[in-house]
Amino acid sequence: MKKLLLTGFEPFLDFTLNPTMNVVEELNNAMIGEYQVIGRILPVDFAKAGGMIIDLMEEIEPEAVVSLGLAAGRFKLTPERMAINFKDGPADNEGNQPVDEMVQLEGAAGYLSTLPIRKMVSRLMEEGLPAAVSNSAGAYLCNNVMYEALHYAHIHKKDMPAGFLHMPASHELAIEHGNVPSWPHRDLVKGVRICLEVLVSEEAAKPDTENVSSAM
Ligand code: PCA
Repeated sequence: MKKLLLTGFEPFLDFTLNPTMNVVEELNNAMIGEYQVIGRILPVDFAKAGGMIIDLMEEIEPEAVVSLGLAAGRFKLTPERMAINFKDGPADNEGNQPVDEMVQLEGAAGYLSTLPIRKMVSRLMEEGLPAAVSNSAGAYLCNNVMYEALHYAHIHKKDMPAGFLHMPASHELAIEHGNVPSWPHRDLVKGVRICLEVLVSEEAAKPDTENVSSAM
């Protein structure tokens, strides 16, 4: 059995709940193909979130990492194309407010998602869910976690797919907040599940390098 680390975030700014928490809760322990989903929630804290995703990757040793974040105001489910080596944005839940700081001083300027983002978007739309590739995960906590996971994978686990999906608000959050477009929770879960299924089937279609090398 393989493991897929799925992360969400706690509430932040004036969003009193974070729909990614509910999606992670619902998919935790689900089997997608031969992958077991291991769900974890990250803090909206620049001092902790990056270290925490690396600790989780070291402790759980997943074969794939998919992180989720709320992009309140977006209408579609949006797999992110890249993470940039910058931290910026409003004060986080602990009051940290970096301005133009690098995520990793020695890191690349950016890392491209290693998830099959275009195939995810196509499948989502085939299944009736609005989706688009996003070219910017911003410079806040979501970008920070995506960058750290890809940087870690680049250094230690080169063939591990990793990346990020931003989602709209849930109806529950939209009612509380008052001014954001929203999706039903069940469609957010369905959309993330579809993305994980696409990832798992793409991984299954790759040649098994271990068997190939041991056969030679
Ligand atoms: N969204 C924020 C941080 C936490 C979350 O769910 C972001 O887009 O950076």
